[in-house]
Amino acid sequence: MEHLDQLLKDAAAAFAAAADMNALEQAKAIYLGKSGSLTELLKGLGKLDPEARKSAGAEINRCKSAIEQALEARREALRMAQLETQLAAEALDVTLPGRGMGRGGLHPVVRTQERFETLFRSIGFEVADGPEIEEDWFNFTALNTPDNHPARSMHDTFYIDGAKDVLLRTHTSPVQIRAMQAHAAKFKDLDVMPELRIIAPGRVYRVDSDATHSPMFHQVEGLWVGEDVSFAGLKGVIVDFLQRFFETDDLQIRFRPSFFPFTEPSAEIDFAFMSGPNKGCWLEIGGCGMSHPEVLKHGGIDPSRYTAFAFGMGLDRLTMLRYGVNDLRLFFENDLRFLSQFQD
Ligand code: 2U9
Repeated sequence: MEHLDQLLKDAAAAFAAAADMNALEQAKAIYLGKSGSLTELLKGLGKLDPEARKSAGAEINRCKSAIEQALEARREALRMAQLETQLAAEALDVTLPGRGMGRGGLHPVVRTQERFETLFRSIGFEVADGPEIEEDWFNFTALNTPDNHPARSMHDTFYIDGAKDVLLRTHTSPVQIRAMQAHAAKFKDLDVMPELRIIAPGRVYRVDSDATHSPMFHQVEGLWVGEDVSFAGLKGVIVDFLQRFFETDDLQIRFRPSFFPFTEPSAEIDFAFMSGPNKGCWLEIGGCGMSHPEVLKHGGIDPSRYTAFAFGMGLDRLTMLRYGVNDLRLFFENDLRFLSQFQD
């Protein structure tokens, strides 16, 4: 019987030494498994005479129950330890302060676009919109841009794979063509078509990337079609816009003769602040001109009756000038430390 007491002590020690369930199951096999110590003892009972078998059997079974109890107790202890570890790992400190919901804001380029829209709406322009994935015809042909024009080369334009005549618009001019066509169709039965005054702001795409060029950038184009639309009117609109946009009359504005396929005559728009840190420094801000008769025809408008002026400006450029930012790429990196500086 001393032998059984020792067996029980050894088993209890082995169970206590088992650090996890796996080790415990291995220890169990040594004592209670198919060829474990106790099982062997029970097998040996057959060799004893009936009297001795009875008392030895009772002793062995008592020992077996005690080992099973020790095993179960250790199992429970390991389960509790595991649960405690898990609870500690997943602990939720409900007293921690919340993460806070930062107030969102508008991107500086969007703010410029909204400012542009407000200023032009105030002088009777509507805001027009169109697809960013365009047909070659609307982006180039309708704008009097011949087949061999450099703007059509693969270096400037993102073409859509497998679709010869589909591209990412390189300017918002196609919106103006679509708007002219819709306007002309709407008023085709009238003797005199009402004036069309629209601006088309939005994303445009060109194969270009450095500190002052991004493959995606923002542009606004404007168009005013009517019976008496003149270059003098164009100058008035642009000068008034720039003074209101930069909130100062202290500006010099210059219309420098240039060439665009879609306007004739054409000019580039330069301006210089007459005071402040950039005083006297001429900056190019956009282009403009009288819409080419071919372009009006493609828009369904009779160039012998109506004239139009058009202009285009870079929204990113205007934003850089208004806020004094010198690297265009900052606008597209989505760094909140940069972007949050532009909120009220
Ligand atoms: C129609 C007729 C004429 C729009 C024009 C420019 C000159 C121009 C640039 C300014 C900065 C593009 O984003 S930018 O690089 N734009 O120089 N745009 S005239 O002429 C039009 C447009 C549509 C129907």
